[in-house]
Order: sequence, then C-alpha cells, then structure tokens
Amino acid sequence: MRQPCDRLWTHARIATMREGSDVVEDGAVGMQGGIISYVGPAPDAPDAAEIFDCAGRWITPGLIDCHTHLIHGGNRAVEFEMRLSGASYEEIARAGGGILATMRATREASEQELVTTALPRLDALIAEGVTTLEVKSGYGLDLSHEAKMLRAARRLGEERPISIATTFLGAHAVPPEFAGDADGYVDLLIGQVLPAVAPLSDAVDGFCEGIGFSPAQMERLFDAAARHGLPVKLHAEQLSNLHGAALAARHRALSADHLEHLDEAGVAAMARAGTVATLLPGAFYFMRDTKVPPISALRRAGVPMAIATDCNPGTSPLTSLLLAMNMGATLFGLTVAECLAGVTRHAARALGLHGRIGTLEIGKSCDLAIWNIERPAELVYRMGLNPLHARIWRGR
Ligand code: DI6
Ligand code: FE
Repeated sequence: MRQPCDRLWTHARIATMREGSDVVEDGAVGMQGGIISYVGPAPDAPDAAEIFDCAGRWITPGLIDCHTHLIHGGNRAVEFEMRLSGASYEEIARAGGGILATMRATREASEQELVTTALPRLDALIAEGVTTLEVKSGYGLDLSHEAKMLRAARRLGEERPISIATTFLGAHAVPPEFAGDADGYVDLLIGQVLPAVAPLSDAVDGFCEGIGFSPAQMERLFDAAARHGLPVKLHAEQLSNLHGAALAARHRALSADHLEHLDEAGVAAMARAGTVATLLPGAFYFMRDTKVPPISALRRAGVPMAIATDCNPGTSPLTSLLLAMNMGATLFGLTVAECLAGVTRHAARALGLHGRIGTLEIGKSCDLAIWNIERPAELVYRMGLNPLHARIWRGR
C-alpha cells in the first residue's frame, strides 16, 4: 500500500517536462507537505485526504519567468510614443531618457510604492500560471536604492503565493554621479554596494554592452560575486558582440541572456559550462530587432534554452509568458517542446533551481499549472487567450 498523501490531482494528462518529455495519459499528481509525492498513472495513485478530478485537463509544472525587471518606478509610454515618431532608443537615452529616466522614477518611489505598482504586473503573470519569478534590481544604481529595489522584490513573495528569486543588477547603467567614470562606479559596486546587498540577492547580473559595461568591468564584478558566494548571469550580445557569453561561461554563469549577436565560440563556451541561453523575444519584438539569436547553433550544441518576458519599462513591457512563448516560436523558430521547456525545466536551471522546480518529479515543489487545452501546443499557439484552469503553488 502506498503512503496516502495530502492532495491528489487525478484524471489529468501530465506533461512532466522531464528530459525526454514524457506524457502520462490519465495521470495523477500527489502532494505531501507541499512536495510532489506521486506522479504516474491515475489507477496506481495513492489515497489522499483531498482529491481533485481534473477531468482530462493538462497539468504542466508551474511556469517560471527567469528574467524580469518587474520592480521599477513609472513607465516609459512617452518614450514609446517618441519612438513611434521616429526617435531611436539611443537618441532618447542620450537626451536623459531610457534607463536613467526609470532610475529617477525608481529613486523617487518608496519601497511600498515599488511593491504596489509591481503587483498588477505580478498578478498578470500569476494569472497565466507563473509560480516562480526572477526580479532584478538595476534602476536604483546606488546603495540605498538598489537595496530598496531588492527588498521590494522579496516583498512580492510575501504579498502573493509565488517564489521570488532576486538578482542584483547594479551594473545596468552608469548613474549620473559617475558620468564618464564607469570604472569608478564598478569600484563602488564592488567595495560598497555588493557587500551590503549580497544578503538580499540570489545572483549577480550585468549589462555587457558598448552602452553598458565592458567585459573587463564585468570580470571584476563577477570575481567579487564569487567572493560573496553568489552565482552570476549576464545580459550579453544583445546589441553587439563583446564576447560576453564566453566571459559568463568562464565564470560558470547560470545563464547568458538576449544573445542576438552570439557567435559560434560563444555557443561552444556556453555548452561546455552548462550555461543556459535565456531568450527574450519580447525585447526583440518591441525594439523591432532583426537579428535573430543563433538558435540552430544553440540547438546543435545542446545548450539549454530558456524563454522569459524581460518585463521592463523600456524594451519589453511584456507581462505574458504565454505570449513570450508564441514569440519564441514565431520570431525565433523554436518548437513547441522547446518553448515549453524554456519556461519550465530550462528556466529553473537558469535560476540554479533545477533541483527543486521546473519538472514534475517526486521530491520537487508541488507547483502546478492546470490547463483547459487539448494539446500543449495550444499554450504556444494562442495569442491573448489565457487557458489556465488552476494554479497550485507549494501544494495549495
Ligand atoms: N537590456 C535591455 O533591453 C533592458 N535592460 C537591459 O539590460 C533595457 C531596460 C530599459 O530600457 O529600461
Ligand atoms: Fe533584461
């Protein structure tokens, strides 16, 4: 006789999203103490205190959005209008807009205001079955405001039933106090900001670009992250090829993100290091980019590919992970299976959480999304329809 469990979801079609992606027809998922205790055929399932009949619906792992800038002050709809009238992102940034406009709005906002204004965006993601969300800092750009952003991000996990992973992105832009002195700002990040915010951070990220930080500056920051025991990730090869992905791989990065300009050497380095390629088709779409990341090279090399919203006010004001999957398929040519793995198994790996979430397996957190669909492809195919039936986080 099997151990009875607290709850059982039965008569479901189950996409476990394990490597090899097996499906259990007429399956059941059992939960004990918030942890998955059974996945398999419904007829063999253990007894349970509470039983939910899924009536043939599909169950997938709860979705994971592994790259967002969800916490920020204000928005940049005005800049969107300017771009529609012909101004470029770079021109707007040079005129004091862009990331620095959001920095000013974020510095002015209280921690509570940052939480309150992020909640509608968070709720939109939750409504689509997201159970784990990464949130970056990077609009404070000094000690007190970066810390405020990270505290606000963690507060989201107290306000709603969701797991939050925080990432310190102090190296997002050079703040006005250090204009023309990016190295001086990196010194501040290493000497003062990172030591103070390390306890609020699960990882360290940076924007490695001509308009951001150089590989040499990122290298210094990554060495400091290692001294604090924090894993790293990197915005790399979005606008140009500075070989940031290879740099990230040398530092055993969890992920390198964007990657439109990634070259073969970068792909090989990521494959060797097990660094996840996080694809952000929302930013590609919103910026009307034309250079597609090297998907077939990543595929050939076996680099795990994640998909995320990159939800941010400047280049990807996107709060739908389902739409991000659709864009991954239509704009980048990913298969349905790749899109689904990109928001589950591989997204978990991009956060270093693959031992705990991302697939339906005994011992992992019971984070489930239950869908009103006939086949998983519908999650990728629809644009703007949300077929979520129920969402379970840690068994509830
Ligand atoms: N890459 C991006 O596309 C965003 N940040 C980054 O590092 C831009 C963020 C913004 O414009 O506010
Ligand atoms: Fe980003």
